Amino acid sequence: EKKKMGLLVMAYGTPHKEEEIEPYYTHIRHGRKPSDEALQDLKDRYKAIGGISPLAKITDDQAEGLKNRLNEVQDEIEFELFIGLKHIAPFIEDAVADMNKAGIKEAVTIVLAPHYSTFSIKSYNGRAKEEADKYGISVTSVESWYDEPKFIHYWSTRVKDTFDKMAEEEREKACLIVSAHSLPQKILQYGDPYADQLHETAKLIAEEAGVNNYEVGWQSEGNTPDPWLGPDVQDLTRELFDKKGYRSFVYTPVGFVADHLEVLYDNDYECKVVCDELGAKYHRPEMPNAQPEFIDILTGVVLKHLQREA
Ligand code: FEC
Repeated sequence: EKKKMGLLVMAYGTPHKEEEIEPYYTHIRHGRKPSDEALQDLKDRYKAIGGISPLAKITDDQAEGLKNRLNEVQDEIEFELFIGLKHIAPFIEDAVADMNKAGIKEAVTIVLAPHYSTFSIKSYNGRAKEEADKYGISVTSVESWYDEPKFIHYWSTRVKDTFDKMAEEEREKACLIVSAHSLPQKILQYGDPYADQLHETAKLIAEEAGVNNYEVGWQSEGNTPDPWLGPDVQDLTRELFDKKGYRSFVYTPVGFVADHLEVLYDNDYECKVVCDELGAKYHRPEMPNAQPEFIDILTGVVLKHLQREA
């Protein structure tokens, strides 16, 4: 008899259609409605990537793939999948309520983002735990997997491939830019590990790929008056072009795991515009999405976590 365990996979969430953009944006802004301009600006960005984001389907595929693989590689636990989103239904709380209805008593949770921050992972895990406590479901949560060797390997092989394909003279003037979503700088005052974790991911990827020219940058920062973690990837690109003479840029937004607005727009459009303007080359190796290699990485992360907790 296999033990039954809930597998709560949490992710950011994305609007499924244009009408959902406003409530989604309002939720991201902690209940404050965006101005008409800000809303239109966001709608325009979704339009620019084809109307809606591919993220919803990718999240489902990643979660389903993880559940299937987990059930394939071991035979002590039967994992039952629940998907909980941060900013749109099914919300994290909905997923936990569903677990309760399904009679789940024990669950493991994982967020589809590698780096821990009080603003991101802590808030996902906190919401899951708070709701689970109401039902007496015991949960254990993966906190981060930014240095998981197979995850580093995923990116280092993509980076190495990209550099290998360059002609020698392009390679000499090429720079790897490793990035994650920016967060307000005030997180650092509370000893948040987010920035250090990104630096560690970057170092490990560069080392394994054998790339000496690499920099860490931040992207997609919010529209608020407080200072955000920098340098922003676009400013960084200009600075590296001017000051270090780089003429080719390889962007790896490793704080994300899927093709979505922040990558398809903020990298593939905004960073590309900067590169075009400068006359530099733009490269952006493929995101993990639901590739079997990535599903395998997540599977290992969950199993290792459960072994450590046992
Ligand atoms: O629909 C899509 O394809 C894109 C989904 C999406 C992902 C994502 C990931 C992260 N965010 C993080 C933090 C913030 C903070 C603010 C913020 C704002 C937005 C807006 C949209 C949006 N985020 Fe997001 N983010 C995605 C989408 N994010 C849309 C609102 C418009 C804009 O500013 O561009 C600022 C909130 C505020 O105003 O106070 C902070 C972090 C991640 C990566 C970790 C994770 O996936 O949870 C951190 C995907």
